[in-house]
Amino acid sequence: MRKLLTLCLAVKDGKVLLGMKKRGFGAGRWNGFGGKVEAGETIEAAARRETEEECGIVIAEMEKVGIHEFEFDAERGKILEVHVFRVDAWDGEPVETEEMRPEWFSFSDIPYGTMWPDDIYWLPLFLAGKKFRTRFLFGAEDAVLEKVIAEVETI
Ligand code: 6OG
Repeated sequence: MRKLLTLCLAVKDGKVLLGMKKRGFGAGRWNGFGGKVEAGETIEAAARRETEEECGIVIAEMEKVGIHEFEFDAERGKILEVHVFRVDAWDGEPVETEEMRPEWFSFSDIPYGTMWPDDIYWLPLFLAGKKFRTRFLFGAEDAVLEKVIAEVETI
């Protein structure tokens, strides 16, 4: 079984916009904005909808830069396919919502210690303007058991 999700990271002037997830899956961690793609919805539309719902900005320009496949040892066979977008232009200012508290982080000051443990392996590629495909297998306490990180030319 495969579940489609989105993850959107806005960048501006050497900073990236992350949100502290306040509830649900990944609560207590900084992450980009995004969520599940709904039935009948395109991946891009889901990325726009979730980003607006979670931090109030309306995406004007974005580019798909990566695809992750996440699997948990406790739930083998269920793959989270996460499509990652770099957001280059938007309308509005980020605001705190019930789900996320947004904050800008310098590329040189990313809070990897309070992020999903996969992020340290691919976010540097993202910040360097690369495209990537990854696979991660997570074990107890979300430890990374296996990983494949490939830089690609096109997504
Ligand atoms: P909701 O369940 O809130 O969407 N996501 C992950 N992000 C990272 N960096 N690592 C992971 O490792 C992730 N698993 C899921 C996708 C969940 C949001 O969290 C992202 C979505 O943006 C396992 O609707």
